[in-house]
Amino acid sequence: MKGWMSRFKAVFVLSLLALVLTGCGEPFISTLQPKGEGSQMLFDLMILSIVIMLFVFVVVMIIYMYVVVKFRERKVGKDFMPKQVEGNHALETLWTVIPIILLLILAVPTVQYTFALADVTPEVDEEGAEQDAIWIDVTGKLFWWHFEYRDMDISTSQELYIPTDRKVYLSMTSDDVIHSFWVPSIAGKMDVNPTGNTNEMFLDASEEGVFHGKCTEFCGPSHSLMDFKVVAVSPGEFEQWAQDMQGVTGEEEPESATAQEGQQLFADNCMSCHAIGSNPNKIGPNLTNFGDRTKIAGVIDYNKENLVEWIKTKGKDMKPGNLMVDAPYDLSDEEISSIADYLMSLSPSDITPENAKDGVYQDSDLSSLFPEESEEDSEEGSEEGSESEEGSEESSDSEEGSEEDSDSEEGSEEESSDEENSDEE
Ligand code: HEC
Ligand SMILES: [Cu+2]
Repeated sequence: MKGWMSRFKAVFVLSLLALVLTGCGEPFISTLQPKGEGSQMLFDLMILSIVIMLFVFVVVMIIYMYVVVKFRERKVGKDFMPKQVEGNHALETLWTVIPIILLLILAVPTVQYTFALADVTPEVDEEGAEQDAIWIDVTGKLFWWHFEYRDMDISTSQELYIPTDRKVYLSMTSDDVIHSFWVPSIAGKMDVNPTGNTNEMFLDASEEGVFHGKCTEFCGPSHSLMDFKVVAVSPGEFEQWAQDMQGVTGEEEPESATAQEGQQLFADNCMSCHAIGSNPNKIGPNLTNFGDRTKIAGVIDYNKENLVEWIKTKGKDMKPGNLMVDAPYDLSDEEISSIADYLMSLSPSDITPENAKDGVYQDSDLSSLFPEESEEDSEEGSEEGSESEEGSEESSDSEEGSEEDSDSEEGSEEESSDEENSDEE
């Protein structure tokens, strides 16, 4: 009876563990469900090493069980002396060579992939011409991430939009301490350093989705709250998003009267640290498309109540140690409310994280987004993405906020018809 109980307990604990640990497997933040080239390579290496380890484990266990059974004391007697193999050349060679071979099988792809993951030379298309590479300057800050699209006149923070048909290249530094950029579902990790050296990596998402990112280098009291997102949308949607973002100056007049009031208050109290439009990297996050964020400050649920609370308390308890605490403003509740209205109205583009849900994969030509080179390219470059492939629909369940799932379906239908003629100029 006792044995039965303890066996039951063991099974119970194991099932509980299995249940709890499945929480680590959310597809938008799991290395075990790779959705990008980089994470796929790392996943392949994991599988390879697990297979090798399992092979060794199984072989050793089989030999072990065989010996235990075959040479039991009851069978061979107390005084049995096994055959002595010390100095046996064949055996010594065998158990030296096998591990060497196994290590080589592990080492070759590992080294190969290490170089492949560090390769940031531009991709070429079928004709061998270099694609316009999207380079993004990434800056790690206490406790948020800033993104500038090089040559494209776009700045944004916290949520990084990328197209699904190509790699984007990141050039990465830090403004304060060492942070580490990690989007488990689509890429490996990369440290960002404040010492002047720049690290480079590529990022690529094979399907649409809102992928969650984490800072993985301990950087201060709110290190564990330094979350960000990568929003992977179809190339057509990315192109539209980028065009919409390029136009923003921060002077656009919001619709409602309170938001207009908020705009003025924001300019007076917040602009010293925050920017709207493609302004240079500031002390605080760029808020150009704050209205489309999935979270406030990377981790806080996005709603007006929380936003008001954030502005009122300067994030003191919501994100301890954050650098907005020193902001000198002193505002009334009404003033804060109208600032919140203004910030939530900032949505220059119809392309939002909602669009990352429709999972349609297609190629397109993004040359019109690069002002300098676009002139000659755009003439002959206007054949639109002909191939299109069904991305996996299931992934749509995985995103943040799918509970409040709205009718994004029709919205995206319209958008994709816009894409057809979006690069006439
Ligand atoms: C002293 C500089 C400073 C001032 C002034 C300042 N902020 Fe901030 N703000 C920051 C910093 C730094 C962060 C990033 C905090 C973090 O996430 O760690 C931030 C974050 C935010 C966020 C979250 C941004 C995001 O991308 O999710 C909002 C919203 C915000 N501030 C609103 C305001 C408003 C409104 C004002 C004016 C009433 C203001 N801030 C004034 C520095 C400042
Ligand atoms: Cu960090």
